[in-house]
Amino acid sequence: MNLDPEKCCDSGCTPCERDPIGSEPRDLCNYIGGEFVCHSNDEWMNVLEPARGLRFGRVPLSGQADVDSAVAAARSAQPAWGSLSHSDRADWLDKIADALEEKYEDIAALESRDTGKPISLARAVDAYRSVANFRFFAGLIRETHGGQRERFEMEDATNIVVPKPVGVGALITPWNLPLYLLSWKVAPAIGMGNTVVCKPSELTPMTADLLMETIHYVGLPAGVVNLVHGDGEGAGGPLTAHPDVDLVSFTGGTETGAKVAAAASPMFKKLSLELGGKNASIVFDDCDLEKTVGGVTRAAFLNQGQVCLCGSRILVQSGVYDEFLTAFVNSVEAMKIGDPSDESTQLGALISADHLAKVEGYVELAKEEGGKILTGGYPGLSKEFEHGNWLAPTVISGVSANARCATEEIFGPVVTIHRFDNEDEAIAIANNTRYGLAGSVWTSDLEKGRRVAENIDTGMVWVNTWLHRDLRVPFGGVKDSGVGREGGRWSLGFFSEPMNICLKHD
Ligand code: TXE
Repeated sequence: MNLDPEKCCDSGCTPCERDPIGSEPRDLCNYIGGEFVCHSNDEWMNVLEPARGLRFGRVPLSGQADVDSAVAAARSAQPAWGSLSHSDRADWLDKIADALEEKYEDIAALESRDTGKPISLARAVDAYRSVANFRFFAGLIRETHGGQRERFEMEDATNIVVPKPVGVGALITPWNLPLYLLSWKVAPAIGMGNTVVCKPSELTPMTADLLMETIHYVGLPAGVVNLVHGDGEGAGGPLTAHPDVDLVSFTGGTETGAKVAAAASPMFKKLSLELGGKNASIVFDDCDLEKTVGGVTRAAFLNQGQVCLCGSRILVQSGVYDEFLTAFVNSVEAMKIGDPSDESTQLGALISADHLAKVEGYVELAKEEGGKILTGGYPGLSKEFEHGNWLAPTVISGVSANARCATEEIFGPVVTIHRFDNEDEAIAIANNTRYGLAGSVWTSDLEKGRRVAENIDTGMVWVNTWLHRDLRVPFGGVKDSGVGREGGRWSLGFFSEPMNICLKHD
């Protein structure tokens, strides 16, 4: 279907009068077929700063017509893009990385403002990884000559495995690490010859828009990357269920992941789900206490505890329990919470008032479940922040390992502390949840660390560290934490279809 340059979709929406980045408040547009275009209805959602509750933009609440137009643009662009050599596609990934790197500080500032996270975190994690993701997959695609091109020799035949593009991919991402996770999907997806429709969270659309601005600037062929803003009902659902979408890569909540799977599976779409977590940090008597307190505090409260990998259950062996608890609470209370734009801030605001209410609900539930609040409450901030979504880092002891607040994902700055006596008990508590994403083990005995890690039913465990990331390793979870793995060659495999050609020798 050729897109009429005057119309981006059948409903006749027209090229968008784009507000420049930085203008206030800013109305965003979709990006379809290489053009910034208006959405096909007049429904909008305010984009609020989590730290102040102020509106600094509006995001389109797109509908079916916009999704249809974006999928059509991706479909029409895919044959030419898929027929490029893998090295040409890797060059495009590097061009995007170079252009993003020029915007490093813009990414950090925009991400911090849009998510409420501290600017230092937005710079060191979000901006850094967004550039690194494109560079990493450019290198890996070159190194593997475009994926697993394996050969299997028989006496009278040669088998050649050819990784082929899947087709049109839907990339649906959440609000906690917006550009970090969007770039983690876009880079391998287009690097392996697919074309994509991105659907970022309606809560944090700003850096997705910056990525489209960057892709437009480098001149990526029209239709290779498209973006439709909107919520789950109006855009996410229609995109997942679209008959011309071949693949869905989703990161978000487990409940929503189930809806995505229900929509995609009957159409046999390729599916990757990276969902919620309820991860355990396991502290043994023989750990290096100072390093462990620092590492467990970071694992508990990075990004205000809004990372699926966060260690929200802290299991402490009896011999070090009292000493650890005192040091841990002191470490938590020493964290600076406040203005995300202040370089010294360590904790920012939660993403939304609704999410704050959800997290507060779990703190109340913990009290009902017998919990004791060792530290928490609300930070005393200036009037400028009175409409922000604020909660002090909260540590709760005295609840059962079976309590709802100790087994359900809270996804905020709230952790529960549990005592254990021996290794088997620690493993049993760690596995006592519907989730299976990640975890960490803290001990001076690395063999014990490896042994305990291997017995925890998750997709990944760190020993004496946390969130130490090698992009070559598989990333994902089991049970209610998801289906499939992305990362390194697992991403190349997910975003391609291996075809075998058997050549019979004479
Ligand atoms: O995520 P959602 P939300 C967890 C965390 C959080 C919960 C919900 O516990 O409280 O998920 O957070 C789009 N079909 N995580 O509401 O709803 C939606 O527009 C297709 C863990 O932000 O999962 C957004 O772009 N798409 C997670 C994306 O899905 C749909 C990180 C994620 O939204 C859809 C974030 C539908 N029916 C939250 N409904 C992690 N694993 O890191 C919504 N969407």
